[in-house]
Amino acid sequence: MVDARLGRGTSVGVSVLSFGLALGVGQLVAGLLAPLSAPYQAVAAAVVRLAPAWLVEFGKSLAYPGLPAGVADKATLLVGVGVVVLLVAVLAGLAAGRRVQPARRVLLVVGLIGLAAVATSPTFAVLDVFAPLAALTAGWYCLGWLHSWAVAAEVERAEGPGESAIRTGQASDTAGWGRRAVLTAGAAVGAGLVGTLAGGGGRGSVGAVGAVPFPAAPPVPPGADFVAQGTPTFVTRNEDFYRIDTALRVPAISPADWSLRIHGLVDRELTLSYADLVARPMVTRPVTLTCVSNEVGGDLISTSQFTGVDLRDVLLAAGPRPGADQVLSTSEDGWTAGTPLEVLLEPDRGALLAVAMNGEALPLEHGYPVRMVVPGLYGYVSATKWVVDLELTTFAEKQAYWLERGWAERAPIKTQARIDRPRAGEPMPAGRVVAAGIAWAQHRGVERVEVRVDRGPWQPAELATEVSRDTWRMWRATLDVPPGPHLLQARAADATGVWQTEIRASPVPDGASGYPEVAFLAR
Ligand SMILES: Nc1nc2c(c(=O)[nH]1)N[C@H]1C(S)=C(S)[C@@H](COP(=O)(O)O)O[C@H]1N2
Ligand SMILES: [Mo]
Repeated sequence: MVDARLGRGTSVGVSVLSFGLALGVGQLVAGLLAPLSAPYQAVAAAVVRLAPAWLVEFGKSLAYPGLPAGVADKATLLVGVGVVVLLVAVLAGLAAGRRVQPARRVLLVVGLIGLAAVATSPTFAVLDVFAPLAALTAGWYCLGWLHSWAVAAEVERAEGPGESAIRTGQASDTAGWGRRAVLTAGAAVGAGLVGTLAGGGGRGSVGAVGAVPFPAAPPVPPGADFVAQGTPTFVTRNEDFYRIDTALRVPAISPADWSLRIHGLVDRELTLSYADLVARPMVTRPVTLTCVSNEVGGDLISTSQFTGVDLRDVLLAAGPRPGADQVLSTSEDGWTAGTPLEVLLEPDRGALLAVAMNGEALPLEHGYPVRMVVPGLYGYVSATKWVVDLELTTFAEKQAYWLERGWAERAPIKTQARIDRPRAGEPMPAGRVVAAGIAWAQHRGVERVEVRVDRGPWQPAELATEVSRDTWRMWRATLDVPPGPHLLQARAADATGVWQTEIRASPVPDGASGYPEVAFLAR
Protein backbone atom coordinates (compact mmCIF):
# COMPACT_ATOMS: atom_id res chain seq x y z
CA MET A 1 0.00 0.00 0.00
CA VAL A 2 1.18 3.49 -0.87
CA ASP A 3 2.07 5.90 1.90
CA ALA A 4 -0.32 8.73 1.06
CA ARG A 5 1.44 11.86 2.18
CA LEU A 6 0.15 14.99 0.48
CA GLY A 7 2.62 17.34 -1.11
CA ARG A 8 3.12 20.58 0.79
CA GLY A 9 1.33 22.60 -1.85
CA THR A 10 -1.67 20.30 -1.80
CA SER A 11 -2.10 20.14 1.96
CA VAL A 12 -1.64 23.89 2.29
CA GLY A 13 -4.13 24.41 -0.54
CA VAL A 14 -6.65 22.14 1.18
CA SER A 15 -6.24 24.02 4.44
CA VAL A 16 -6.33 27.54 2.98
CA LEU A 17 -9.44 26.71 0.93
CA SER A 18 -11.19 25.30 3.99
CA PHE A 19 -10.30 28.24 6.22
CA GLY A 20 -11.42 30.55 3.43
CA LEU A 21 -14.69 28.69 3.10
CA ALA A 22 -15.23 28.85 6.86
CA LEU A 23 -14.62 32.58 6.87
CA GLY A 24 -16.89 33.14 3.89
CA VAL A 25 -19.72 31.08 5.34
CA GLY A 26 -19.42 32.93 8.65
CA GLN A 27 -19.64 36.30 6.95
CA LEU A 28 -22.52 35.21 4.73
CA VAL A 29 -24.57 33.79 7.59
CA ALA A 30 -23.88 36.92 9.62
CA GLY A 31 -24.93 39.09 6.71
CA LEU A 32 -28.23 37.21 6.48
CA LEU A 33 -28.99 36.76 10.19
CA ALA A 34 -27.23 39.39 12.26
CA PRO A 35 -24.70 41.72 10.64
CA LEU A 36 -23.09 42.60 13.96
CA SER A 37 -22.08 38.95 14.44
CA ALA A 38 -19.68 38.82 11.47
CA PRO A 39 -16.87 36.75 13.02
CA TYR A 40 -14.10 38.45 11.04
CA GLN A 41 -15.03 41.93 12.26
CA ALA A 42 -15.76 40.55 15.73
CA VAL A 43 -12.22 39.19 15.98
CA ALA A 44 -10.79 42.49 14.74
CA ALA A 45 -12.92 44.41 17.27
CA ALA A 46 -11.73 42.06 20.03
CA VAL A 47 -8.14 42.78 19.01
CA VAL A 48 -8.84 46.50 19.57
CA ARG A 49 -10.49 45.76 22.92
CA LEU A 50 -7.56 43.64 24.10
CA ALA A 51 -4.63 45.45 22.49
CA PRO A 52 -2.36 47.58 24.68
CA ALA A 53 -3.12 51.32 24.56
CA TRP A 54 0.09 52.18 22.69
CA LEU A 55 -0.78 49.80 19.89
CA VAL A 56 -4.29 51.20 19.55
CA GLU A 57 -2.83 54.72 19.51
CA PHE A 58 -0.38 53.66 16.82
CA GLY A 59 -3.30 52.35 14.79
CA LYS A 60 -5.25 55.60 15.13
CA SER A 61 -2.20 57.56 14.00
CA LEU A 62 -2.02 55.69 10.69
CA ALA A 63 -2.87 57.56 7.53
CA TYR A 64 -2.44 56.48 3.93
CA PRO A 65 -2.56 58.91 1.05
CA GLY A 66 -5.88 58.68 -0.76
CA LEU A 67 -7.78 56.99 2.06
CA PRO A 68 -10.47 59.03 3.81
CA ALA A 69 -10.07 59.92 7.48
CA GLY A 70 -10.52 57.13 9.97
CA VAL A 71 -10.19 54.35 7.39
CA ALA A 72 -6.44 53.62 7.52
CA ASP A 73 -6.59 52.18 11.04
CA LYS A 74 -9.52 49.93 10.17
CA ALA A 75 -8.05 48.77 6.87
CA THR A 76 -4.73 47.93 8.56
CA LEU A 77 -6.49 46.03 11.31
CA LEU A 78 -8.67 44.01 8.94
CA VAL A 79 -5.80 43.19 6.59
CA GLY A 80 -3.68 42.29 9.64
CA VAL A 81 -6.29 39.85 10.93
CA GLY A 82 -6.57 38.39 7.42
CA VAL A 83 -2.80 37.89 7.17
CA VAL A 84 -2.71 36.16 10.55
CA VAL A 85 -5.59 33.84 9.60
CA LEU A 86 -3.87 33.06 6.30
CA LEU A 87 -0.59 32.23 8.08
CA VAL A 88 -2.41 30.02 10.56
CA ALA A 89 -4.18 28.25 7.69
CA VAL A 90 -0.84 27.68 5.94
CA LEU A 91 0.70 26.25 9.12
CA ALA A 92 -2.36 24.06 9.66
CA GLY A 93 -1.95 22.80 6.10
CA LEU A 94 1.72 21.98 6.63
CA ALA A 95 0.76 19.93 9.68
CA ALA A 96 -1.88 18.03 7.73
CA GLY A 97 0.30 16.23 5.20
CA ARG A 98 -0.75 12.78 6.36
CA ARG A 99 -3.83 13.23 8.49
CA VAL A 100 -6.48 15.92 8.55
CA GLN A 101 -6.74 15.94 12.34
CA PRO A 102 -4.01 18.51 13.09
CA ALA A 103 -5.57 21.01 10.69
CA ARG A 104 -8.99 20.40 12.18
CA ARG A 105 -7.63 21.07 15.63
CA VAL A 106 -6.19 24.40 14.48
CA LEU A 107 -9.49 25.25 12.78
CA LEU A 108 -11.31 24.43 15.99
CA VAL A 109 -9.10 26.82 17.95
CA VAL A 110 -9.55 29.60 15.38
CA GLY A 111 -13.29 28.92 15.31
CA LEU A 112 -13.56 29.09 19.07
CA ILE A 113 -11.63 32.36 19.07
CA GLY A 114 -14.18 33.67 16.56
CA LEU A 115 -17.04 32.43 18.72
CA ALA A 116 -15.50 33.99 21.83
CA ALA A 117 -15.02 37.31 20.00
CA VAL A 118 -18.65 37.33 18.92
CA ALA A 119 -19.91 36.24 22.35
CA THR A 120 -17.95 38.96 24.19
CA SER A 121 -18.98 41.71 21.79
CA PRO A 122 -20.95 44.49 23.52
CA THR A 123 -23.83 43.90 21.11
CA PHE A 124 -24.01 40.14 21.63
CA ALA A 125 -27.41 38.53 21.11
CA VAL A 126 -28.14 34.79 21.08
CA LEU A 127 -28.75 34.76 17.33
CA ASP A 128 -25.14 35.87 16.88
CA VAL A 129 -23.69 32.43 17.68
CA PHE A 130 -24.90 30.99 14.38
CA ALA A 131 -22.38 32.74 12.16
CA PRO A 132 -19.24 31.49 13.96
CA LEU A 133 -20.76 28.03 14.46
CA ALA A 134 -21.72 27.80 10.79
CA ALA A 135 -18.20 28.90 9.88
CA LEU A 136 -16.64 26.26 12.09
CA THR A 137 -18.93 23.50 10.81
CA ALA A 138 -18.36 24.41 7.18
CA GLY A 139 -14.59 24.53 7.63
CA TRP A 140 -14.58 21.26 9.54
CA TYR A 141 -16.38 19.28 6.86
CA CYS A 142 -14.63 21.02 4.02
CA LEU A 143 -11.27 20.08 5.53
CA GLY A 144 -12.40 16.45 5.76
CA TRP A 145 -13.73 16.27 2.20
CA LEU A 146 -10.90 18.07 0.53
CA HIS A 147 -8.27 16.20 2.51
CA SER A 148 -9.68 12.73 1.79
CA TRP A 149 -10.15 13.65 -1.85
CA ALA A 150 -6.57 14.83 -2.09
CA VAL A 151 -5.33 11.68 -0.38
CA ALA A 152 -7.36 9.53 -2.75
CA ALA A 153 -6.02 11.46 -5.71
CA GLU A 154 -2.51 11.00 -4.37
CA VAL A 155 -3.01 7.25 -3.96
CA GLU A 156 -4.42 7.06 -7.44
CA ARG A 157 -1.47 8.95 -8.89
CA ALA A 158 1.02 6.72 -7.09
CA GLU A 159 -0.64 3.36 -7.74
CA GLY A 160 -2.34 3.95 -11.03
CA PRO A 161 -6.08 4.18 -11.40
CA GLY A 162 -6.75 0.50 -11.87
CA GLU A 163 -5.07 -0.72 -8.76
CA SER A 164 -6.51 2.04 -6.63
CA ALA A 165 -9.96 1.44 -8.02
CA ILE A 166 -9.65 -2.22 -7.21
CA ARG A 167 -8.35 -1.44 -3.74
CA THR A 168 -10.88 1.19 -2.80
CA GLY A 169 -13.54 0.34 -5.29
CA GLN A 170 -14.40 4.01 -5.72
CA ALA A 171 -11.56 5.86 -7.40
CA SER A 172 -13.59 7.59 -10.09
CA ASP A 173 -16.21 8.42 -7.52
CA THR A 174 -13.61 10.02 -5.32
CA ALA A 175 -12.28 12.07 -8.18
CA GLY A 176 -15.81 13.25 -8.97
CA TRP A 177 -16.37 14.09 -5.36
CA GLY A 178 -13.14 15.99 -5.30
CA ARG A 179 -13.94 18.09 -8.31
CA ARG A 180 -17.29 18.92 -6.80
CA ALA A 181 -15.68 19.75 -3.50
CA VAL A 182 -13.17 22.06 -5.12
CA LEU A 183 -15.88 23.78 -7.11
CA THR A 184 -18.07 24.14 -4.04
CA ALA A 185 -15.23 25.42 -1.95
CA GLY A 186 -14.15 27.87 -4.62
CA ALA A 187 -17.68 29.18 -5.06
CA ALA A 188 -18.19 29.49 -1.33
CA VAL A 189 -14.91 31.31 -0.85
CA GLY A 190 -15.91 33.72 -3.61
CA ALA A 191 -19.35 34.20 -2.13
CA GLY A 192 -17.79 34.59 1.27
CA LEU A 193 -15.48 37.33 0.09
CA VAL A 194 -18.47 39.14 -1.36
CA GLY A 195 -20.26 38.56 1.95
CA THR A 196 -17.28 39.89 3.87
CA LEU A 197 -17.21 43.07 1.87
CA ALA A 198 -20.96 43.61 1.52
CA GLY A 199 -22.52 42.09 4.61
CA GLY A 200 -19.94 42.18 7.34
CA GLY A 201 -18.04 45.26 6.36
CA GLY A 202 -18.69 48.27 4.22
CA ARG A 203 -21.71 50.45 4.51
CA GLY A 204 -25.29 49.39 4.04
CA SER A 205 -28.05 51.45 2.51
CA VAL A 206 -30.21 53.56 4.77
CA GLY A 207 -33.39 55.51 4.52
CA ALA A 208 -33.00 59.26 4.10
CA VAL A 209 -34.22 61.68 6.75
CA GLY A 210 -37.02 62.83 4.48
CA ALA A 211 -38.18 66.41 4.57
CA VAL A 212 -36.56 67.60 7.77
CA PRO A 213 -36.05 71.35 7.56
CA PHE A 214 -32.61 71.74 9.07
CA PRO A 215 -32.26 75.41 9.90
CA ALA A 216 -29.60 77.02 7.73
CA ALA A 217 -26.32 77.54 9.53
CA PRO A 218 -25.68 81.20 10.32
CA PRO A 219 -22.81 82.56 8.21
CA VAL A 220 -19.38 82.55 9.81
CA PRO A 221 -18.32 86.13 10.54
CA PRO A 222 -15.56 87.49 8.29
CA GLY A 223 -12.02 87.29 9.61
CA ALA A 224 -12.56 84.02 11.49
CA ASP A 225 -9.67 82.26 9.77
CA PHE A 226 -6.29 83.04 8.21
CA VAL A 227 -6.45 80.63 5.30
CA ALA A 228 -4.12 82.78 3.21
CA GLN A 229 -1.47 82.36 5.91
CA GLY A 230 -1.94 78.61 6.17
CA THR A 231 -4.69 77.90 8.70
CA PRO A 232 -7.59 75.55 7.93
CA THR A 233 -10.93 77.12 6.96
CA PHE A 234 -12.95 78.05 10.03
CA VAL A 235 -15.65 75.49 9.24
CA THR A 236 -14.42 72.06 8.15
CA ARG A 237 -16.13 70.55 5.11
CA ASN A 238 -18.05 67.40 6.08
CA GLU A 239 -15.80 65.28 3.82
CA ASP A 240 -12.70 66.65 5.57
CA PHE A 241 -13.94 66.29 9.14
CA TYR A 242 -11.59 64.02 11.11
CA ARG A 243 -13.00 60.59 11.89
CA ILE A 244 -12.27 58.39 14.90
CA ASP A 245 -14.32 55.38 15.96
CA THR A 246 -14.17 51.67 16.57
CA ALA A 247 -16.81 50.90 13.93
CA LEU A 248 -15.40 48.31 11.53
CA ARG A 249 -18.81 48.33 9.91
CA VAL A 250 -20.36 51.79 9.78
CA PRO A 251 -23.80 51.49 11.41
CA ALA A 252 -26.52 52.12 8.82
CA ILE A 253 -29.65 53.17 10.69
CA SER A 254 -32.75 54.46 8.94
CA PRO A 255 -34.37 57.36 10.79
CA ALA A 256 -37.62 55.36 10.64
CA ASP A 257 -35.95 52.59 12.67
CA TRP A 258 -34.08 54.89 15.03
CA SER A 259 -35.16 55.59 18.56
CA LEU A 260 -33.48 56.89 21.68
CA ARG A 261 -34.24 55.41 25.07
CA ILE A 262 -33.56 57.59 28.13
CA HIS A 263 -33.70 55.53 31.28
CA GLY A 264 -31.97 54.58 34.51
CA LEU A 265 -32.06 57.07 37.38
CA VAL A 266 -34.91 59.15 35.93
CA ASP A 267 -38.44 59.97 37.04
CA ARG A 268 -39.96 59.24 33.62
CA GLU A 269 -38.33 56.85 31.20
CA LEU A 270 -38.58 58.26 27.66
CA THR A 271 -38.29 56.79 24.21
CA LEU A 272 -37.97 59.28 21.38
CA SER A 273 -38.50 58.43 17.73
CA TYR A 274 -36.70 60.43 15.07
CA ALA A 275 -39.95 62.31 14.40
CA ASP A 276 -40.31 63.06 18.14
CA LEU A 277 -36.77 64.35 18.23
CA VAL A 278 -36.89 66.69 15.28
CA ALA A 279 -40.30 68.01 16.39
CA ARG A 280 -38.46 69.64 19.31
CA PRO A 281 -36.89 73.08 18.88
CA MET A 282 -33.73 72.86 16.81
CA VAL A 283 -30.64 74.96 17.22
CA THR A 284 -27.39 75.30 15.27
CA ARG A 285 -24.12 75.76 17.13
CA PRO A 286 -20.56 75.94 15.84
CA VAL A 287 -18.48 73.44 17.81
CA THR A 288 -14.89 72.23 17.49
CA LEU A 289 -14.56 68.52 18.22
CA THR A 290 -11.19 67.17 19.36
CA CYS A 291 -9.96 63.65 19.91
CA VAL A 292 -8.09 62.86 23.10
CA SER A 293 -5.64 60.90 20.91
CA ASN A 294 -4.60 64.06 19.08
CA GLU A 295 -0.85 64.50 19.48
CA VAL A 296 0.58 67.98 19.91
CA GLY A 297 0.54 69.33 16.33
CA GLY A 298 -1.95 66.65 15.23
CA ASP A 299 -4.99 66.96 13.02
CA LEU A 300 -7.68 65.09 14.99
CA ILE A 301 -9.63 68.32 15.35
CA SER A 302 -12.37 69.84 13.18
CA THR A 303 -15.17 72.37 13.37
CA SER A 304 -18.71 72.13 12.17
CA GLN A 305 -22.03 73.92 12.48
CA PHE A 306 -23.95 71.24 14.36
CA THR A 307 -27.73 71.32 14.23
CA GLY A 308 -29.79 69.41 16.72
CA VAL A 309 -31.92 69.36 19.81
CA ASP A 310 -30.77 70.64 23.17
CA LEU A 311 -29.71 67.59 25.17
CA ARG A 312 -30.29 69.32 28.50
CA ASP A 313 -33.99 69.79 27.71
CA VAL A 314 -34.36 66.12 26.82
CA LEU A 315 -32.65 65.04 30.05
CA LEU A 316 -34.82 67.40 32.10
CA ALA A 317 -37.91 65.98 30.42
CA ALA A 318 -36.90 62.57 31.72
CA GLY A 319 -36.22 64.02 35.18
CA PRO A 320 -32.78 62.99 36.48
CA ARG A 321 -32.95 61.52 39.97
CA PRO A 322 -30.57 62.63 42.71
CA GLY A 323 -27.64 60.26 42.87
CA ALA A 324 -27.07 60.06 39.12
CA ASP A 325 -23.72 61.56 38.12
CA GLN A 326 -23.11 60.00 34.71
CA VAL A 327 -24.97 59.79 31.42
CA LEU A 328 -23.84 56.59 29.76
CA SER A 329 -24.56 56.90 26.05
CA THR A 330 -24.55 53.80 23.86
CA SER A 331 -24.14 53.59 20.13
CA GLU A 332 -26.02 51.13 17.94
CA ASP A 333 -22.83 49.06 17.74
CA GLY A 334 -22.42 48.86 21.50
CA TRP A 335 -19.72 51.51 21.96
CA THR A 336 -20.24 53.62 25.08
CA ALA A 337 -19.23 57.00 26.46
CA GLY A 338 -19.72 58.33 29.98
CA THR A 339 -20.43 62.05 30.35
CA PRO A 340 -20.73 63.90 33.67
CA LEU A 341 -24.44 64.67 34.21
CA GLU A 342 -23.62 68.00 35.85
CA VAL A 343 -21.87 69.14 32.65
CA LEU A 344 -24.84 68.17 30.50
CA LEU A 345 -27.22 70.02 32.83
CA GLU A 346 -25.21 73.29 32.79
CA PRO A 347 -27.68 75.81 31.32
CA ASP A 348 -25.07 77.31 28.97
CA ARG A 349 -23.16 74.15 28.01
CA GLY A 350 -25.01 73.72 24.75
CA ALA A 351 -24.82 69.93 24.51
CA LEU A 352 -26.70 68.62 21.49
CA LEU A 353 -28.38 65.56 20.11
CA ALA A 354 -27.15 66.53 16.66
CA VAL A 355 -28.82 65.52 13.41
CA ALA A 356 -26.95 67.70 10.93
CA MET A 357 -23.50 69.09 10.18
CA ASN A 358 -23.14 72.25 8.11
CA GLY A 359 -26.79 72.12 7.10
CA GLU A 360 -26.73 68.54 5.84
CA ALA A 361 -27.85 65.34 7.53
CA LEU A 362 -24.93 63.77 9.39
CA PRO A 363 -22.75 61.66 7.10
CA LEU A 364 -22.98 57.94 7.97
CA GLU A 365 -19.40 58.00 9.30
CA HIS A 366 -20.21 60.86 11.66
CA GLY A 367 -23.16 59.24 13.39
CA TYR A 368 -26.22 59.32 11.14
CA PRO A 369 -28.97 59.77 12.05
CA VAL A 370 -28.23 61.17 15.55
CA ARG A 371 -25.08 61.78 17.58
CA MET A 372 -24.11 63.61 20.75
CA VAL A 373 -22.01 66.77 20.72
CA VAL A 374 -20.81 68.28 24.00
CA PRO A 375 -18.69 71.43 23.71
CA GLY A 376 -15.53 71.30 25.81
CA LEU A 377 -15.16 67.55 26.31
CA TYR A 378 -12.98 65.16 24.32
CA GLY A 379 -14.96 62.95 21.95
CA TYR A 380 -14.49 59.68 23.81
CA VAL A 381 -16.42 60.93 26.85
CA SER A 382 -19.13 62.80 25.01
CA ALA A 383 -19.54 62.58 21.24
CA THR A 384 -21.36 59.26 20.81
CA LYS A 385 -22.23 58.65 17.18
CA TRP A 386 -25.22 56.48 16.15
CA VAL A 387 -26.54 57.07 19.69
CA VAL A 388 -29.54 54.94 20.65
CA ASP A 389 -29.51 54.82 24.45
CA LEU A 390 -28.90 57.24 27.32
CA GLU A 391 -28.72 55.72 30.76
CA LEU A 392 -28.54 57.93 33.84
CA THR A 393 -26.26 56.13 36.21
CA THR A 394 -23.11 56.68 38.26
CA PHE A 395 -19.43 56.57 37.38
CA ALA A 396 -19.03 54.09 40.23
CA GLU A 397 -21.62 51.78 38.70
CA LYS A 398 -20.77 51.74 34.98
CA GLN A 399 -17.53 52.16 33.03
CA ALA A 400 -17.62 53.34 29.43
CA TYR A 401 -15.63 51.75 26.58
CA TRP A 402 -12.30 53.59 26.79
CA LEU A 403 -12.25 53.78 30.59
CA GLU A 404 -11.77 50.05 30.78
CA ARG A 405 -8.70 50.62 28.61
CA GLY A 406 -6.87 53.08 30.83
CA TRP A 407 -8.27 56.44 29.73
CA ALA A 408 -9.45 59.04 32.23
CA GLU A 409 -13.00 59.12 33.56
CA ARG A 410 -13.40 62.88 33.05
CA ALA A 411 -11.78 64.53 30.09
CA PRO A 412 -12.23 68.27 29.57
CA ILE A 413 -10.32 69.48 26.51
CA LYS A 414 -6.91 70.96 27.33
CA THR A 415 -5.98 74.44 26.11
CA GLN A 416 -3.65 73.95 23.19
CA ALA A 417 -2.08 75.73 20.22
CA ARG A 418 -0.95 74.28 16.88
CA ILE A 419 1.45 75.74 14.31
CA ASP A 420 0.29 75.27 10.70
CA ARG A 421 2.86 77.57 9.09
CA PRO A 422 5.77 77.28 8.66
CA ARG A 423 5.69 73.54 8.11
CA ALA A 424 8.57 71.47 9.42
CA GLY A 425 11.65 72.12 7.29
CA GLU A 426 9.85 74.68 5.13
CA PRO A 427 12.12 77.44 3.79
CA MET A 428 10.77 80.90 4.70
CA PRO A 429 11.97 84.36 3.63
CA ALA A 430 14.38 85.71 6.27
CA GLY A 431 13.35 89.01 7.84
CA ARG A 432 9.62 88.51 7.50
CA VAL A 433 8.30 85.06 8.41
CA VAL A 434 4.51 84.88 8.63
CA ALA A 435 3.52 82.13 11.02
CA ALA A 436 -0.07 80.98 11.52
CA GLY A 437 -2.04 78.30 13.26
CA ILE A 438 -4.96 77.43 15.46
CA ALA A 439 -5.62 77.37 19.19
CA TRP A 440 -8.44 75.87 21.20
CA ALA A 441 -9.83 75.82 24.71
CA GLN A 442 -13.40 74.79 24.02
CA HIS A 443 -16.06 76.24 26.26
CA ARG A 444 -13.58 78.56 27.95
CA GLY A 445 -12.49 80.33 24.78
CA VAL A 446 -9.03 81.36 23.56
CA GLU A 447 -7.91 84.78 24.79
CA ARG A 448 -4.24 84.97 23.81
CA VAL A 449 -1.68 83.20 21.66
CA GLU A 450 2.05 83.90 21.79
CA VAL A 451 4.96 82.64 19.73
CA ARG A 452 8.70 82.60 20.26
CA VAL A 453 11.69 81.90 18.06
CA ASP A 454 14.71 79.94 19.33
CA ARG A 455 13.36 80.14 22.89
CA GLY A 456 13.61 83.96 22.83
CA PRO A 457 10.98 86.27 24.34
CA TRP A 458 7.31 85.43 23.78
CA GLN A 459 5.64 87.71 21.23
CA PRO A 460 1.87 88.19 20.91
CA ALA A 461 0.14 86.71 17.88
CA GLU A 462 -2.83 88.35 16.20
CA LEU A 463 -6.07 86.51 16.86
CA ALA A 464 -8.83 85.97 14.30
CA THR A 465 -12.42 86.97 15.09
CA GLU A 466 -13.85 84.81 17.86
CA VAL A 467 -16.89 82.91 16.60
CA SER A 468 -17.69 81.07 19.80
CA ARG A 469 -15.82 80.00 22.88
CA ASP A 470 -16.74 76.45 21.86
CA THR A 471 -14.64 76.62 18.71
CA TRP A 472 -11.02 76.92 17.73
CA ARG A 473 -9.50 80.33 17.14
CA MET A 474 -6.98 81.07 14.42
CA TRP A 475 -3.82 83.14 14.94
CA ARG A 476 -0.99 84.63 12.89
CA ALA A 477 2.23 86.46 13.64
CA THR A 478 4.94 88.15 11.61
CA LEU A 479 8.45 87.37 12.79
CA ASP A 480 11.70 89.11 12.03
CA VAL A 481 14.32 86.34 11.91
CA PRO A 482 17.84 86.22 10.47
CA PRO A 483 18.77 83.63 7.82
CA GLY A 484 19.45 80.17 9.17
CA PRO A 485 17.64 77.34 10.93
CA HIS A 486 15.13 78.28 13.65
CA LEU A 487 12.73 76.75 16.11
CA LEU A 488 9.25 78.24 16.41
CA GLN A 489 7.06 77.52 19.44
CA ALA A 490 3.54 78.65 20.34
CA ARG A 491 1.28 78.71 23.37
CA ALA A 492 -2.32 79.68 24.07
CA ALA A 493 -4.17 81.05 27.07
CA ASP A 494 -7.87 80.50 27.69
CA ALA A 495 -10.34 83.23 28.62
CA THR A 496 -9.70 82.63 32.32
CA GLY A 497 -6.14 83.81 31.64
CA VAL A 498 -4.54 80.42 32.22
CA TRP A 499 -1.73 79.48 29.83
CA GLN A 500 -1.56 75.99 28.41
CA THR A 501 1.02 73.84 30.15
CA GLU A 502 4.55 73.51 28.83
CA ILE A 503 4.73 70.02 30.30
CA ARG A 504 4.79 67.43 27.56
CA ALA A 505 2.33 64.60 27.94
CA SER A 506 1.30 61.91 25.50
CA PRO A 507 -2.42 61.40 24.81
CA VAL A 508 -3.00 58.61 27.37
CA PRO A 509 -4.79 59.05 29.79
CA ASP A 510 -6.42 62.49 29.32
CA GLY A 511 -4.93 64.27 26.30
CA ALA A 512 -1.55 65.44 25.00
CA SER A 513 0.05 68.66 26.20
CA GLY A 514 3.19 70.74 25.67
CA TYR A 515 4.14 73.60 23.36
CA PRO A 516 3.87 72.83 19.66
CA GLU A 517 7.13 73.50 17.83
CA VAL A 518 8.35 73.60 14.26
CA ALA A 519 11.92 73.71 12.96
CA PHE A 520 12.18 75.79 9.78
CA LEU A 521 14.80 77.47 7.64
CA ALA A 522 14.92 81.22 6.96
CA ARG A 523 16.90 82.36 3.92
N1 LIG B 1 -20.32 55.10 18.31
C1 LIG B 1 -19.13 55.69 18.48
N2 LIG B 1 -19.10 57.01 18.73
C2 LIG B 1 -17.91 57.62 18.90
C3 LIG B 1 -16.70 56.90 18.85
C4 LIG B 1 -16.77 55.51 18.60
O1 LIG B 1 -15.76 54.79 18.54
N3 LIG B 1 -18.01 54.94 18.40
N4 LIG B 1 -15.52 57.56 19.03
C5 LIG B 1 -15.54 58.83 19.73
C6 LIG B 1 -14.30 59.56 19.60
S1 LIG B 1 -12.94 58.91 20.40
C7 LIG B 1 -14.23 60.76 18.96
S2 LIG B 1 -12.83 61.70 19.03
C8 LIG B 1 -15.38 61.29 18.19
C9 LIG B 1 -14.99 61.59 16.77
O2 LIG B 1 -16.10 62.01 16.03
P1 LIG B 1 -15.95 62.15 14.45
O3 LIG B 1 -15.50 60.81 13.93
O4 LIG B 1 -17.28 62.57 13.94
O5 LIG B 1 -14.89 63.19 14.23
O6 LIG B 1 -16.44 60.36 18.15
C10 LIG B 1 -16.71 59.71 19.35
N5 LIG B 1 -17.92 58.95 19.16
MO1 LIG C 1 -11.34 60.40 20.29
